[in-house]
Amino acid sequence: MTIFTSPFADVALNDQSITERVFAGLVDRPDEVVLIDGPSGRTMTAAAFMDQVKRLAGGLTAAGLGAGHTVALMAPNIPEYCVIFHAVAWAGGTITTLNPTYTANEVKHQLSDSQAEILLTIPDFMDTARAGAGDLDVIAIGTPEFAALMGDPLAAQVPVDLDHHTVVLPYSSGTTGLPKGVMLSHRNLVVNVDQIIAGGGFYKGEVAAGFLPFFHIYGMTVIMNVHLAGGGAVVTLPRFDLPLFLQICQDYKSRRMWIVPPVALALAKHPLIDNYDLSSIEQVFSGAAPLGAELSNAVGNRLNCVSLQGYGMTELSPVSHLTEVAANRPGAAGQACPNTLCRIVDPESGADLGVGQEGELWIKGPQVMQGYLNNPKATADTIVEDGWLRTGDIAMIDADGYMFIVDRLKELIKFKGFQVAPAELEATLVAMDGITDAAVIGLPDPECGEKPIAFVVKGENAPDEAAINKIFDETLAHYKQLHQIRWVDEIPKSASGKILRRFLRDQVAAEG
Ligand code: 4UV
Repeated sequence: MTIFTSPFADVALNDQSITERVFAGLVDRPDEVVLIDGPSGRTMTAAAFMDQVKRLAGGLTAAGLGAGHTVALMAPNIPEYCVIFHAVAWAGGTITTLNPTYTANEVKHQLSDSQAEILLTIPDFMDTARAGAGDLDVIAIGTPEFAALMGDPLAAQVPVDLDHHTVVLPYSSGTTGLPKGVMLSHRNLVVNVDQIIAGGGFYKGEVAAGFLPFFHIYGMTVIMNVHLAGGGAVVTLPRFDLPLFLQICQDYKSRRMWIVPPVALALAKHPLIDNYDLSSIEQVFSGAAPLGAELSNAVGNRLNCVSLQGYGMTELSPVSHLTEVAANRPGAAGQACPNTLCRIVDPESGADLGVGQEGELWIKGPQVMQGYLNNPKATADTIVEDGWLRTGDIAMIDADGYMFIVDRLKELIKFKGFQVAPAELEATLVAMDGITDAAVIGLPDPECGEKPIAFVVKGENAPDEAAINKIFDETLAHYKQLHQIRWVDEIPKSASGKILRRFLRDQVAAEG
């Protein structure tokens, strides 16, 4: 077995819940503003945040929604997001996070799969939330019903098994199939916060313009938890808005921008950038999809800062690779975090590969998830041999320990960093009368990374393109929409019936 180690010293495993870890970064600065609502400028101090977390935890417990219960949250980034997240964790519950742009159909699926007992949302999403929630209680943040959920403060963390209790249940399709609940423990979340701070550095008072969604593990761990625990603050942005983002970075003298590759493109090319004083920015940190060396350098040159990259995955809480300012290598996805081991495994033979060779990236470390909810088969296919997690990404590690993502083995499509599970789109297609088979792949795109396109086999009375698009629009979120439909006679499959996506991808690539 060839094991690649981390260049960083290990961090100690910290026996705290994620909320205790975050509070530890707040208790000695009670009067500091730690959360700011970007559009309105409304602020919340550390003391107010901790007080609200405890009150909501008490209220949820009194309402029978505390320890052992699952609360669903479907909201954009607002300060209350962080309050709800930590109140559920403090009360010993589980929080499942939904994309706020989900349709009722998608909401319904996650609520029933996660066995959530209540859905918290914002007034704007109430109709969709109600339509998806069926008999479940839905409460909107900012309403009297939400205020009534506040109770007597719960003074201490409800004891939980830090290694095995699922505190958060985000959804990911993993290497194959439909989105699955990713069971992350307090240990997973806490250690990743410490790994990121130790490996990537953190400045006291660092303020992030937080537009990366908290429902996704990148925003949840890196923006929300690292900034609160590390001694910083977050300005929450409910959606990406370039002028507001730049304004906040300028006004709060942000030292770092946490971004995804489509934003790198804007930072490199958009004329608006020149209207703001971004001289406080020391680094731009990108993750969630590939960022090429050329674009990375263009961003660094334009903003006169270092342009860094990390690599992560929901199943890894999420970070396994990051880059220090002093050790930047444009185009690399990063070096292994503290406490993180890697292997490069030949997907065909299962043999371990060495420096400079391309194979599937396997990861072992305390940030590896507990498994997929109610899905032992998917768990066993993903976490193999003594805790090694198969990422489904093809990577190469060089002699200095820099990891480069070169391809993707798994089905997953990434549209602007958002996960699109081909299996979900294919299931939507074949559920339509008159469609007998379908395959969905990602079409490379300079702005979006990849766009989902479909190969569809017609039966009798097949729907036309407009009818297919209408159903997609009604049932699936915007980033899961099809950008092209190709009518074909059959879908290429292996002897065992698996769609030969590689064949389709090569066929499209050959068209140039
Ligand atoms: O499960 P997920 O949606 O998770 C993420 C998490 C990305 C993060 C989070 C915090 C960071 O600090 C950070 O640097 C990155 O995206 O999708 C996981 C898949 O996204 C692709 C890869 O296929 C993963 O299996 N991916 C993530 N980062 C990169 C990437 C990257 N730097 N280059 C190429 N692909």
